[in-house]
Amino acid sequence: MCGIVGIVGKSNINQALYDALTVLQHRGQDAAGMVTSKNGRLFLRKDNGLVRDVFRTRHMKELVGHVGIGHVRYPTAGSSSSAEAQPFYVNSPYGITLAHNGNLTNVEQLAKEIYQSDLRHMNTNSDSEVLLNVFAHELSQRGQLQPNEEDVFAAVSRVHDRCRGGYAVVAMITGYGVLGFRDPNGIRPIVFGQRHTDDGVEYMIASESVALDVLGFTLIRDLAPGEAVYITEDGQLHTRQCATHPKLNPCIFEHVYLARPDSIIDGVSVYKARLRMGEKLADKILRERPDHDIDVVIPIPDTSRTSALELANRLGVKYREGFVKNRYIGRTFIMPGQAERKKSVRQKLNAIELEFRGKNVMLVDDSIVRGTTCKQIIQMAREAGAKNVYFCSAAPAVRYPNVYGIDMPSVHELIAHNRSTEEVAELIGADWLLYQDLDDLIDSVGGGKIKIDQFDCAVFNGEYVTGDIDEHYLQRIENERNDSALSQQQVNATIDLHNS
Ligand code: PIN
Repeated sequence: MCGIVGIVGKSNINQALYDALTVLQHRGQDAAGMVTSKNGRLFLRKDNGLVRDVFRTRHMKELVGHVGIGHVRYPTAGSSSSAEAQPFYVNSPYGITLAHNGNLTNVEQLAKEIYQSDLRHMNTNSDSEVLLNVFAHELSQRGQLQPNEEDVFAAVSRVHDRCRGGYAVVAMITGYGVLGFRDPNGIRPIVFGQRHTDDGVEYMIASESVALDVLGFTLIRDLAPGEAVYITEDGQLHTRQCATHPKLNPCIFEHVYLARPDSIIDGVSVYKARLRMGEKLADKILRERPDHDIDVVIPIPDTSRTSALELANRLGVKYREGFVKNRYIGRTFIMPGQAERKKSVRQKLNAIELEFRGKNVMLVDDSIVRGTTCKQIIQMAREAGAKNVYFCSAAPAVRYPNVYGIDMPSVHELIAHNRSTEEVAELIGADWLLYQDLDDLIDSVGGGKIKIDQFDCAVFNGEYVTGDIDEHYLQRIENERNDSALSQQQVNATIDLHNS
């Protein structure tokens, strides 16, 4: 998972890009990058680290121009070097830079074509570089000295023909404009909006609407699946459907925990979806244990708060903040000769004992992935004196890998893979474990006014909406994830704040 942004402004937009990236920082804390353009020159800065660490004053001074794109990266298997920070750049044609969120599932095939037929060089294993080269090749095939929107949209159509998977993309064609497009299944989110200034209208494309909100842009709409938006440097906005059979199959996990609650994706408020997840969980509790003895509902901060609040309301049980999160957790310094040292959950979360002592507590989390942190949290609740510790997950059991850009561990690390709810409950040490039913999750997200064809729910049901995922592919990503898990252990210990 990553965050992307593109802006066509009326004056220098480096600060706006920076601010938008900080708003999207929850989508990736591993690396950040930004490219701007002025008078046909582009200025690029990217590196590993948080937005606030990657961009110093000296970099910002050089990032001049009124158009640009930016990216924050979430670490994915095999893409942690700074060479793979985005945006990527190719000089021909025109000088194109590109950043994306998602994952291509036919990347091996494409890489071969790029080398053997398109005669282009790739310097990394990143599928963003693959996407960029496919787009650049298709745009150059148009043979224009100066590309117009027809050329740009024709190249996007060819990208859709050649690329498989989930992708939301921003690209800048130096000296011409900024482009955004979304895969034909609309798996990953992307929106665009505008703001009025004294000098005219400015446009922004972003992963989530919250980036528009915070910067004073109003949402125009989500890009439709397969659609592209192209804004020329002088502020002309063009949109075009570039796919032949688009269908809206957005990733439901965005609503579970990837997106910020104050975002609206495909017309659905993430916050409201999470409230409804809480209601559905409460209804399930009342169905399964009408005479439950829950004394208090306690969220595991932060994402689950919204669902936990509504769950408690619906049950008529107290909602209490029993865990406090350290917002300023520091780095883990690896000293020479020191073995791997992981930050324990204990350093990130602390229990307020008086909310636990002698009580039957219902802990709520957004999801259970590896089950490692929730096991420790349940242990903390017991140490704080809880009588019984119940646990519920606002999402169904995560049992299958994600192939559209969410970094999930190897299948064997997923605690619910090939296990029943009872078995998971025992492993994490819960007296009672309750998962959201998939139909209820779908109703929570799609149950509003907006009609969505079908969600990508593959991590829960193993059904991949692109229809091209076979055993061979799954085995390949399994090997990659295993390898990367191993090398990760050998190299160092990282703090995975998002998995805490
Ligand atoms: C919470 C994100 N959420 C917490 C991510 C833990 C699974 N984990 C998925 C729960 S927040 S585990 O957004 O950072 O607040 O199952 O792997 O132990």
